[in-house]
Amino acid sequence: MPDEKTLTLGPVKIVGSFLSPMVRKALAVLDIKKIPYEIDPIIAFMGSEAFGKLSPVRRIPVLIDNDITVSDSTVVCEYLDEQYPEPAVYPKDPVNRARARWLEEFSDTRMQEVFSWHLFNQYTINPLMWGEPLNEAVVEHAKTVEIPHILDYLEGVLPEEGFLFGEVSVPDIAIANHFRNASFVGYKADAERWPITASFAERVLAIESLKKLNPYEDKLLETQPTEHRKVLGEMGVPLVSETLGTDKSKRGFMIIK
Ligand SMILES: N[C@@H](CCC(=O)N[C@@H](CS)C(=O)NCC(=O)O)C(=O)O
Repeated sequence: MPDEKTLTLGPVKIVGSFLSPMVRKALAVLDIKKIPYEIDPIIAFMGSEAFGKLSPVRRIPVLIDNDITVSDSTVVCEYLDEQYPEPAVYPKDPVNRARARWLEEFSDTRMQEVFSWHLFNQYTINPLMWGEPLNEAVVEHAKTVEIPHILDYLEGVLPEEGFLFGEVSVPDIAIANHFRNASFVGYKADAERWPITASFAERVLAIESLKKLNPYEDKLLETQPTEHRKVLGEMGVPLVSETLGTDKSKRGFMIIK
């Protein structure tokens, strides 16, 4: 187990895999703000006992910056924006700030539940970690009922051009990241039915701070989780010296059905 000094000294550290939309949210913010970081690219379900101590909900991302260790991508991004204010990644005025918070929350809760648990995890985590076959009914319901309901809502609130609040901000990234994970398992929003949402997702996913992560995501998708750290190291990713990952899988506490 790494001692606390190893974890807290040096550049910002992020615990969590490039395959997580929540981790990529934090990584994009670090990149936009040009904050160097090291990463421990673990899947939450393969965290050690030490990981459980750092992240009592056993979720990623976790951020460690000198004296502070926090979980939850929103808390991480808000901390980064306050500690390293330029360039800002949230709008400043109270009305837009509230809208930004709501859209980020919508993405982190409802979109996460449907896109991650009912879609992406069905094809990836469930068979790989738990040996569970894909649940066709869950996936079908996600594709035909839950996702369309989400996209109908987004179609009315997303901008036809540009980003939500001028410069790219956290809710743009949070929302678009779910479409990237959906693409990993072959789902793409129908651009005829949801033209605004489909083009928004494409536009946000094309920003440099997200696009530069694509090669790592693509590589991880074809690599066994136990080899993730090794292949990323070979690709030149700055890794933390000691991992909080293990070879064993363990279910999280906060199960979303
Ligand atoms: N609200 C949290 C959600 C984090 C989350 O659900 N992360 C996933 C990976 S994308 C995870 O750690 N799942 C493991 C679990 O829920 O047990 C955040 O925004 O960070």
